[in-house]
This record gives sequence, C-alpha cells and structure tokens, in this order.
Amino acid sequence: AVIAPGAVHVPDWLGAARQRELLAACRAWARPPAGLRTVRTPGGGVMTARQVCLGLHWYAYGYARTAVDGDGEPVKPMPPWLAELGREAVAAAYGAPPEPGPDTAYDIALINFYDGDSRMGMHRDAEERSTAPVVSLSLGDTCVFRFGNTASRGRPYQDVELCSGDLFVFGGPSRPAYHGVPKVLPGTGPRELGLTGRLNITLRVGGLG
Ligand code: MD3
Ligand code: FE
Repeated sequence: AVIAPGAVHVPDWLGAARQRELLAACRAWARPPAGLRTVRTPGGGVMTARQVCLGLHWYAYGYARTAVDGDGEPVKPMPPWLAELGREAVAAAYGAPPEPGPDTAYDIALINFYDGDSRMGMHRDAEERSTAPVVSLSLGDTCVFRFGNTASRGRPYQDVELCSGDLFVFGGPSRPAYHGVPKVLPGTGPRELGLTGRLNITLRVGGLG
C-alpha cells in the first residue's frame, strides 16, 4: 500500500523463516561489546526503546564509529547480507532496484527493541547525508506507527499498524517526514517466533564516508 508518495507498506514481506533468522541475528548483535544500550536524547531524556547499531553508532549528536553513549567499543560491522536485504526491500516496495552508484550501499542498521510500554516520539531522521530511502522491518508485537508530515510533529498524520514481517520503505518526498511509534500492542506477535515485545530494524545509507 502506498501511504504517501515514496512511503510504501508491504505487509508480511519477510516469511516466517527470514523472521526467525533476523531475530536470531538481532539477539547476537544485542550482546556486548557495543550491544544493546539505553539511548539518551538531545533534550536530556532517555528513549524507552533500547537500541543496537551496526555500521555506525547513532547518538544524540550524530553518528560515531564507537558506542559513544554505550560501552565505547567499536560498532559491529554491517554484514553484506543485510545491506543486500536493504536493496531487495527497495526493489520489492518500488518495483525497481535502487540506483547504483557511489554512496548507495546500505551501510547502517539501527535496531530498536520495544517492550509493552516503549514508545517513540515524533521525530525526523536527519543525521544521514544521503537521501536514499530508509528501509524498516518489524518483528514481534504489532505497533501503531504514526506517519506525519514534513512541516511539524502534529497533524495531519496517518496511523498504520506494523506487524511482524512487515516492510516499510520511506523515500523521496516521505524521507523527511515526522514519524513515531505511539503504542505497542503486547501479546500480538506470532507465538512461534518466541519474542516478547517488538523489534524494528531500519537500514540506511549514511553517505558519511
Ligand atoms: C519515515 N523507528 O529508527 S520505523 C527510527 O518502529 C524509527 O522503531 C521506528 O523511527 C520504529 O528512526 C519507526 C519506520 C520509519 C523509520 C525511518 C523513517 C519511518 C521513517 C525515516 C524517514 C521517514
Ligand atoms: Fe525515525
């Protein structure tokens, strides 16, 4: 479904086997060094979702090569298979593979772990220098995802449920849009996945050298 120009939702894109594989990989990445951490926001707060990064470490003031607000260790590399999954996802959503060229490889993954009380406030993703689409993959419990506009955190916005296995691609005019996660719906994930809570993997092109 096309939610807005460049914002395409592909329900249940990941099959059951790929969901299991991705979850196992996320659990391994969450272990130290440079594993799961609590994220501090520029305003001095803390995010209720916890995060692990691959490729580059996201923090309040940009991207870093080490887990600057975690244990300070070097960030784990972005595996080539995950970069390839990003290109595959764009092709599936847009019906055409991403433009080849310099600085177009998916080189950053941010993985957010939500429990039943976790939320993500309305924000824009503006630390990447590339305008390439962001790829989002969801695992576990369903959430309410709020897709807003490019002018403000407020209305108009659309609420869309994101379920385990769903793909969402945000490119073109939707790339600078405000978005957030107002609610997770506990106990709604596939039982056989064995995940309590929700996990979201975003794949990005940093363009940061
Ligand atoms: C629209 N994550 O990691 S995924 C984030 O479910 C983030 O964890 C949410 O917002 C989550 O920054 C939402 C959907 C998403 C991700 C990135 C976007 C939507 C986006 C970037 C630009 C526009
Ligand atoms: Fe975001």
